[in-house]
Amino acid sequence: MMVKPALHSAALLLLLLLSPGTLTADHDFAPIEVIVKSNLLSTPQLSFITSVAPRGILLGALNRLMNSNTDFKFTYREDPNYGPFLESVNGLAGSQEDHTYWEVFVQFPNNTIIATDVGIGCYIPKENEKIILNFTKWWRFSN
Ligand code: B12
Repeated sequence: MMVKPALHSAALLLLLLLSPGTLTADHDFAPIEVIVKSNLLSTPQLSFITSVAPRGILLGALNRLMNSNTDFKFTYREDPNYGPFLESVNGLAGSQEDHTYWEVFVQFPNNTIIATDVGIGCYIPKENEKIILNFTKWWRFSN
């Protein structure tokens, strides 16, 4: 008599595993915020909400944002060693000549802010993190 419910549960589990989208449903995606700002220019700070797949990379979340919101676009180039390098956001590109680039920060829910130690192709954002894309300069005190 105990076999029937067990079989039923196994069939249900199998069905769940085989149903397309069941294990990657949109509700598993975690919300994150993307802030676009510059400490060089007086452009207003922009804020966007997007989402990241379970253990998904920042690049995926930025692509999802670009595909769903016409006010956000970005480009990147492939570096042979470190992968995607964020080149431009909303048409504003970093420049070797001017020593400008897009710096990537993360603000955790406890408000601590750090520069990520990897690029957009490697960083895995967690729920409710704020990703800050800041247009800035390197060697900013000597150029
Ligand atoms: C100088 C430098 C920079 C400069 C490069 C500008 C320039 N033209 O010199 C600037 C300030 C722009 C920079 C930015 C960043 N960097 Co940097 N950078 C370095 C550093 C110290 C030396 C690179 C170098 O000159 N190599 C010698 C030249 C001859 O070789 P190259 O292949 O031509 O070098 C190029 C690449 O390294 C590229 N580059 C530099 N940083 C990064 C980061 C990423 C993710 C990518 C894809 C490419 C890239 O720019 C260099 C010049 O074109 C290395 C550490 C090291 N000691 O190697 C870190 C390093 C490569 N950077 C790193 C990081 C994390 C970043 C940032 C993501 C930091 C941030 N949170 O904003 C950003 C990139 C953001 C973005 N827009 O995508 C990490 C990469 C680790 C990883 N696995 O992803 C490293 C290894 C340092 C670390 N934290 O360990 N960086």
